[in-house]
Amino acid sequence: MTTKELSSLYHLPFFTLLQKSRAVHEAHWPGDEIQLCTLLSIKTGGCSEDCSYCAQSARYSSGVEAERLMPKCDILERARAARDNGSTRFCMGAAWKGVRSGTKRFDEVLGIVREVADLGMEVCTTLGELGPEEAVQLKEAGVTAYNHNIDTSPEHYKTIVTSHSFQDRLDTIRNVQDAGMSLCCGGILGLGETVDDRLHMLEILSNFNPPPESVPINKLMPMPGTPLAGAAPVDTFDVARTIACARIAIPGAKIRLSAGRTELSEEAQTLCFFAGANSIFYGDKLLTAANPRAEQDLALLAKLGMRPQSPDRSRPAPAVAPERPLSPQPA
Ligand code: SAM
Ligand code: DTB
Ligand code: SF4
Repeated sequence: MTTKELSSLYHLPFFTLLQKSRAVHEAHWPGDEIQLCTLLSIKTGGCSEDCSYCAQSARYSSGVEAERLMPKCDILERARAARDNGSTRFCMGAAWKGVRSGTKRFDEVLGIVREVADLGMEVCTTLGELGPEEAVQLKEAGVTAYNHNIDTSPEHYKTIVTSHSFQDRLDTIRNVQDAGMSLCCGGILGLGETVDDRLHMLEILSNFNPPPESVPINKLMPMPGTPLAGAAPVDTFDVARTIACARIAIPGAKIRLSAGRTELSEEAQTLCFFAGANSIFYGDKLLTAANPRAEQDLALLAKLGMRPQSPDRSRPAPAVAPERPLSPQPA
């Protein structure tokens, strides 16, 4: 879809837009299902890049300390716990510019991926830039989806990041898709962008071939010490309108209401689910920032009569039945 077409949708009366996005949602997805993804930062902080929203950049005094790659046994413990708590996707993030084939740290990551893949969840990684070779190796090790966001429009990207380019992001995305991994690609709202920047981002996402399998929509969590620490919060109705446009533009993608849910009331999150979001990060922590407590999320889903989505059929089923009752699990 073009930015112009998306703009006509975005500016419709709110209920008209939501009626349209809901109809698209119901034609493509069960209306009462939500994907639960667990996120783990396997390598935190100390990143060379200057993304002005990110607490993990070494260039800002955000209070996040640089850590080493987590040991494999600790990662596996967290992955098992995520599976036992009903997550069907486990996403491992690393604060790196990128990874290179043949290096010790990439070999370590491949070993971790192989063992996490054996647990039966969908395995997602987000490790920064990938060349064609690295992408193939990750796919062969068992990565099902790779997260690499374009974050905003190409025009606005230059004002947010200078240490790599929008084209660098597109090159990695091409390598991910050529290697046969699903693409998880979305962006952030609240970087000082215009509505047209958001819609241009959606136009680009909708034109990927194939379109992304999932689209994270993050609401900026202003991080102390970063250039965007004082950014104005995005209005909830703008978040919902953007999600509705994403649902219409990329009907087959899971739209993930990602960072920033701690600043959205239960009612605001419900509005976003109605508009077309059908996935969340589940668990008390994102990478460095807070997320709603798992018990709180399960209680909200129970109130709404929603249930966790089954994993991708092309992957083995998780050990925990997706129909399990929506109640907090004992620790
Ligand atoms: N280093 C890798 C990369 O840049 O792709 C992976 C990790 S990076 C933290 C993943 C994504 O998290 C970013 O592209 C951005 O969309 C999101 N993100 C990071 N910090 C955020 C913040 N403060 N608020 C909202 N989203 C954020
Ligand atoms: C995505 O789009 N959002 C997640 C995931 N992909 C890796 C990360 C959110 C990070 C929020 C800020 C933090 O925890 O530092
Ligand atoms: Fe590094 Fe990714 Fe953060 Fe940018 S968003 S500073 S690449 S961890």
